[in-house]
Amino acid sequence: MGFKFWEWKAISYESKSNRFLVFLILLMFSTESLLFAVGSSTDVIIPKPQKFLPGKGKFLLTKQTRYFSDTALSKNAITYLQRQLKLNAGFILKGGKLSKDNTISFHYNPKKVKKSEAYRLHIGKKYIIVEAKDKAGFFYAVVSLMQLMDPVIWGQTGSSGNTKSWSIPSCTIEDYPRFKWRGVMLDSSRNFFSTFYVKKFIDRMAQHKLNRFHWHLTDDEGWRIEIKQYPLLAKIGARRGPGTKLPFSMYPAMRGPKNKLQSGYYTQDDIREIVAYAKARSIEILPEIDIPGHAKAAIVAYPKLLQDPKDKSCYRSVQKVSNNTINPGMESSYIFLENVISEVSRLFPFGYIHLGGDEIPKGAWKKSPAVHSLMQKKGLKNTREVQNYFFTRLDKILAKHQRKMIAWQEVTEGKPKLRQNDIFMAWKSTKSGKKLIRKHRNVIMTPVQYLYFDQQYTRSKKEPGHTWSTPVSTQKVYDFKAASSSYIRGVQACLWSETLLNEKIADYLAWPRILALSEVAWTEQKKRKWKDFQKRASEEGLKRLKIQDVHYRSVLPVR
Ligand code: TNX
Repeated sequence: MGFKFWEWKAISYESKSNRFLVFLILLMFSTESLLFAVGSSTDVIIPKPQKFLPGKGKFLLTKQTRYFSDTALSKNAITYLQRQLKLNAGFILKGGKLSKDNTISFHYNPKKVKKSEAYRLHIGKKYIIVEAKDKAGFFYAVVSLMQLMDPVIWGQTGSSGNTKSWSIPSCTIEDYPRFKWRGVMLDSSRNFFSTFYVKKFIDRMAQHKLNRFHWHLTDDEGWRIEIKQYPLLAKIGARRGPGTKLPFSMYPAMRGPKNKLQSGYYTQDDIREIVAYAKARSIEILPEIDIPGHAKAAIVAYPKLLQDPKDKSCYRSVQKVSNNTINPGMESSYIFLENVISEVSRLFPFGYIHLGGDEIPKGAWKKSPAVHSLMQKKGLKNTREVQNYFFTRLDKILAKHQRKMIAWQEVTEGKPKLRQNDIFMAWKSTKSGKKLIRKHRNVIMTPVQYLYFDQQYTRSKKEPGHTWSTPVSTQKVYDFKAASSSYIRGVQACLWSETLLNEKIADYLAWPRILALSEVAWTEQKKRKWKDFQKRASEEGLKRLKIQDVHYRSVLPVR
């Protein structure tokens, strides 16, 4: 197994160095166990790189170290490194000439690094070379570089800011992601999270090479995004509890105080700031406007636009919220939604918008004259066909705004005429995801049994989190095997927030499970081993989180 290293061209970097050659010859005749021993001292990176060749000696990063770059694509990466060094070393990494002495150099090299988001990182004793062909590649090289440094480098407050020299073990890494979509969803509706927390959340995702932040911005319990044309969405729809129009019986939050006002929304300025923050860390934000179900907050803000006044239907969602579904028989619903989509697409540059589509309650629309007349006019036979009509029409609206659709898997039921490039999130099971693949649909795997981080780690009254599905231990996350198919765009964890009463609980449920997710998303299946991950995660992985005051679960629970 060790000899695979010989097929690897990265060796060329220091081929002139005799010492390195001697080292390679030694390696060639060494046993696998020696190879492992050499590897293990530097085996600290999460997610595990695809190819890692340990070197000999160390690079010493000091105040005298300079960086050189021949491409603007490395700017975000350099800024990130500079920021962490300034905070934790107290000096600024300055630019300098291309030199083989005490320099970190960044090179645009699409010939050597062919895949998107890929990078090559060579750490020698005198210099470091980073090669990539895009911003993400450079950024991830720097993330790996920093993971090879003392975990103190990840500090966010500057309180330990005076480590003057940093030794980084020599090695060569050639790395690329397994999946293009490596996501985490945060639900800001059920419980609101400050922009400060959202940024921290995004930052920690980036530190583990995750690249899609799915932001669940609207639901029954709160509309969290300012829409200029509909100010009541924030004024009314973002407040619940005593004295508001959203006084749910089960909520403000499960197991939370029921007499407390819960409010909060993101202004358009907040959103622009967060989008830029994410972009600088190679993360795209997928906004979700959950419709037509899960829309109680919007409905109480604009009942006349979104509900048929003559509708006599009376229904409850699975979460027991009554009459929470936008009416698809009324033109005003489409005008409203198009206006919302138009503002959302101006705020979020990402090419996709998530339109929800999950859990439309049985009985919705049954007694709505507006829906009946739509059915007659369009020849729709049942609720499923009404749902399909609704999403086909919204897909066209998205197209008008140069956006593709992402939605929960329910939207594919029946025969909706949606664009081939749309993507569906399979949350019910891995099996249901595979079924979508057979229907030639693009899929992101988010199965509740493995990737719902709002579920308890283990079944216990002392553990926070939901209990409606199976517990999701860190090992279970790690064991998730996504089928291989070109229709699988990637994997994503979901952090729904009904039980996330505060940031500490959110952190606890997210970490260390996100560490495991990052490796599922990034590292080739055959290169992953639980025992090996467990060691890295419980040592360096948690240290990096601790230094950032993440309230993680300290024991990596196994099954
Ligand atoms: C199901 S999965 C939901 C959410 C809940 C979650 C709780 C999906 C698309 N819908 O509305 O928050 O379960 O685990």
